[in-house]
Amino acid sequence: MTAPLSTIDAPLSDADPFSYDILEDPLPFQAELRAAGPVVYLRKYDVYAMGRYDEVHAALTDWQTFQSAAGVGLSNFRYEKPWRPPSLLLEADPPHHDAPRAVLTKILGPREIRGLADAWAADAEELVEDLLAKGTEFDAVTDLAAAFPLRVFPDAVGIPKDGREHLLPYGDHVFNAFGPPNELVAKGAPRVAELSASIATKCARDVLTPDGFGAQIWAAADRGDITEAQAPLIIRSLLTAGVDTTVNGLAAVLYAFATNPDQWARLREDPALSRTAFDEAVRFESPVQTFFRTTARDIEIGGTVIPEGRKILMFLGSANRDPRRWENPDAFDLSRDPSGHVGFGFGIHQCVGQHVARLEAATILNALSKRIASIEISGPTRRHHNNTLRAWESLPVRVKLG
Ligand code: OVV
Repeated sequence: MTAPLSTIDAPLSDADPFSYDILEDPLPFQAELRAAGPVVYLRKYDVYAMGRYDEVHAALTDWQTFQSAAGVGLSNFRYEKPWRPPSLLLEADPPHHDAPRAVLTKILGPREIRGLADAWAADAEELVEDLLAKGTEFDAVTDLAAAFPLRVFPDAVGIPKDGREHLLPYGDHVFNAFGPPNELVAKGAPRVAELSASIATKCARDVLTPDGFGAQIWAAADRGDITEAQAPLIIRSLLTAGVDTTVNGLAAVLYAFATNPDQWARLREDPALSRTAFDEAVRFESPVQTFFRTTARDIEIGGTVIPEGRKILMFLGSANRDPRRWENPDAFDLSRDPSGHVGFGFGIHQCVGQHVARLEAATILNALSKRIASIEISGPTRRHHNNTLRAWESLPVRVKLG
């Protein structure tokens, strides 16, 4: 149902941000959104939207006004039954959010995960050597960006080997399901029951290896930090949010380097830049493009009053390209300080897995920069469309060794 227009004082837009053309290249639409004002009303979905950095950042840090418990997709859980049991992290507000978040923040903390680094470095080097042994042309998405997280992350969680092929399709569907019920969601629907059941079996205590993230979450339940009912759902969050995101984050940084050879040369001169490079790629590409919030009270933003209980779409990708905040935002530039980008969100929900993602990225970039002098795109690139993710299907590349 669409609200009568007389009650809406925001600039109106008839665009569909989840349409084929905008998913293929969201940047022109995002520029229009930022130009139209701090808040825009999207008629097609009867929701508000924000595309400028300051307002997106402010909303992300004000969880009291911009709640998550009514869902961070288009669907408003106040009126619609969620398609799966809501995430205890993503789709929760304080106080319910706090215990699961505290447990996961500790398990995925920068010091706590340091023990993974050496084994991952060896895995990355082996993956790169095996790939280069086959030739200097490959697909940076399937052969690297997907292959590396799938090689290290499921083992780090401690799930069984069988059924790992369900991780990417399940994540793809979850991220589509935050959007409107369009053809991308319909495409995933036939497998939802099968994929959900497969993911659920991986969250049980007895299938997990003894010292992975999964077992550590069960240990937190044993200590009473979370309940036994919460443990499997928190593990589900790792399996949902930890794979497609890192795959597309790695694809983003590889694409950025393939199209900015001067920046690759800089990385090779100073390998310590690998972490900056990854965050700059997350800013530049914003693998997670959007999330919704729901207003918990009437709130005025830039002269527009958004009534209580309404959905508002935050364009993380647009905020990360806002020229009001970033100098030369459309450049992938290792000399900028990308910190403050909202590609991992901000505030109490900011990506709890970001240190794991950064470690994966730094590890694979280090392995590549040791062996590869230059990377170029060697054929037609193909985007993968998803209602939430800025994703890649294929990135054919040619590398020179040296
Ligand atoms: C950040 C994110 C994305 C998708 C799913 C979840 C979290 C989850 O907690 O299930």
